Amino acid sequence: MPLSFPRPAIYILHMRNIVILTGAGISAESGIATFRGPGGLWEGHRVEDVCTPEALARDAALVHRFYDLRRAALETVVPNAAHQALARLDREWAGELLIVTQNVDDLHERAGARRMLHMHGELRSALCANCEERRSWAGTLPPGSVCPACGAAALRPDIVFFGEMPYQMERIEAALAQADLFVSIGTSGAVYPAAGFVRLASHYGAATLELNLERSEGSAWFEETRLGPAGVLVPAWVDAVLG
Ligand code: BV8
Repeated sequence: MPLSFPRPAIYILHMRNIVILTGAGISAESGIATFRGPGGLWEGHRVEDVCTPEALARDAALVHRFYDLRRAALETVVPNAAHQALARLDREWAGELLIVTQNVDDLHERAGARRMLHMHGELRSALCANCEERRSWAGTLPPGSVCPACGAAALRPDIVFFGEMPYQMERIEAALAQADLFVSIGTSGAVYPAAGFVRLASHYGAATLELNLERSEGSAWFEETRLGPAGVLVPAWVDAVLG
């Protein structure tokens, strides 16, 4: 099935560098709640109460518990067909590939993806607010946990809160500048700077494709939008790309 871009097929044949942005929607079929929408993660909490530096200063126990519960829930979920398909693309794609996930779960890695980064942090990591050392973390992370590197009782969830700078922005922007194709999967396009990547990619001449359950806030910026569950759309798209 040829990739149905409004671009000449010859362009697709010479497509080498791909950047893929994923959001909570790619993990939905694994049983991880998305943020916005019925039963969403934010539904039980106001974002301001759990995902800002002010919330952490005001009620550290609530914020640490919010992430402890999500970290523990990782034991109960597994990667779905969409994660598996992207891991296959990572293994078999001869050109450049970068999976930029907004997700803090570890399902891309557990599916086998390697050329990837977490721009909003990771549940299975702890950050020292004193020395900024980051380390793998599996269990609960109570407020006041001591940093093994500097000894300060300053470990916090390694999560990029609203108002904090997302990780590896220079690497992301460099990849977007070289991209022939930008694909967005399972994100509402509600949070910046990730929501602006499609415009940056377009500006640099990349083809743009959105795979989502419903139209996102940024749909108008994509050359093509395909609607449906990621577990169906992503394997079909990877099959087409790998020919
Ligand atoms: C920053 C933490 C600068 C981890 C999160 C420009 C304009 C306007 C505002 C701003 C701007 N620049 C900055 C801002 C402020 C802010 C922002 O964007 N606010 C929004 C609300 C307007 N951005 C920031 O603060 C960012 N920081 O810009 O810093 C700076 C500069 C200098 C110095 C210092 C700082 C930081 C943003 C990161 C915040 N942290 N989370 C966690 O708790 O998990 S954001 C949170 O929302 C998630 O991490 C997630 O990444 C993000 C987006 O959510 P989605 O992944 O899209 O999930 P959502 O539920 O919304 O949507 C799911 C989608 O999937 C839906 O479309 C649905 O239809 C679809 N779907 C569902 N099921 C399926 C499916 N699709 C396919 N298949 C399915 N089965």
